[in-house]
Amino acid sequence: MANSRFQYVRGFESEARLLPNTWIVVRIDGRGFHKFSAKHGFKKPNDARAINLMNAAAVACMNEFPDIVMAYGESDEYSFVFDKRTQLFSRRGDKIMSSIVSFFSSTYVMQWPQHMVDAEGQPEPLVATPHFDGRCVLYPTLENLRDYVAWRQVDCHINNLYNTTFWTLVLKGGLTEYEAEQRLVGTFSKDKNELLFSEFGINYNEEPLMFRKGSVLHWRRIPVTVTKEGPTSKADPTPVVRTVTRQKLTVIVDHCDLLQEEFWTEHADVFTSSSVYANGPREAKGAAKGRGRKAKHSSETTTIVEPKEAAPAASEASQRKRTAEQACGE
Ligand SMILES: Nc1nc2c(ncn2[C@@H]2O[C@H](COP(=O)(O)OP(=O)(O)O)[C@@H](O)[C@H]2O)c(=O)[nH]1
Ligand SMILES: [Mg+2]
Repeated sequence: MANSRFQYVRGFESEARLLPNTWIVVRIDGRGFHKFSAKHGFKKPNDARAINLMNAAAVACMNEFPDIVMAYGESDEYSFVFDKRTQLFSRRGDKIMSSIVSFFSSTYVMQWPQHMVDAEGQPEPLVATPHFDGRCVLYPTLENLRDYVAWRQVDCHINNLYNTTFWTLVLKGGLTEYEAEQRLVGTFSKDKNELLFSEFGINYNEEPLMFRKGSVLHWRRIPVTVTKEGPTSKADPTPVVRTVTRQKLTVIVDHCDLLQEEFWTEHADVFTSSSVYANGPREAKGAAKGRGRKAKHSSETTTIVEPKEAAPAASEASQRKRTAEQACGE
């Protein structure tokens, strides 16, 4: 930046850096999505196309910013959890948050035509500007972080059970929206489950996991086999074809229960890694960069795993054995 007599205005800028050694969560939320979804005819209560589009934009964010260790999405919101040790933008909160919001929004628009297609496979026109707000929140302990994502997943459950019952009453039961709302006043989870089952034969627990649990994005090493052609050896130039299998870090879209132990046990290496600040900032810097994910998984492969029901809690008589449904306080 060229020096001039106006240079001094730079001093008015603040560069707040986020506290070291804390989990950075960037939560983004669609602005005015109630209106946006109505304008684009999203299916009620859930539009799988729109959710897959949100997931695709979030996968792209993880590939672009590999220090994101996991992400959780429901409805029009997504939470991105950064590695505790990340040195991205020297931990400048404004830059981290605005980059995620901007990258997510642009990807949402770019990928709209692939996901928002009608029954004939034709893209629905995009007639409004989707945009998202964002915030950075810091969590000092793994317990706080787990409670944060549990909070979002329980929110997903409460909203989805209500919306599923509400729209079933309207679309299948012929009630007006006002009548459906009145019908649900004062009801608990068990009442809504019972209503769905006894009046409409719907077992809520058989509704798609993506709707009930939201989407959990995380990294997994996937074996990838490639064929290579080259000389047999230095001495023998005869070409030979070899197959090589590599472990490739890939973003997985899952719908597991984050209130259970299973996810946290599977990813213990990521979530329980010790503080790199213990041995001073020099080592911290090296270690944070040492993850080296970027180079290894620069291509944007996505694997969708088959949804599986949450397994019973593995160990520990902890509160976390409760599922999102049980924890909703109803
Ligand atoms: N029909 C439909 N609406 C959705 C879907 N996902 C999100 N929405 C809408 O987006 C809103 C998101 O909630 P909120 O952020 O509180 O509302 P906002 O302030 O209007 O963005 C929901 O209330 C729905 O109206 C979907 O899959 N189908
Ligand atoms: Mg919103």
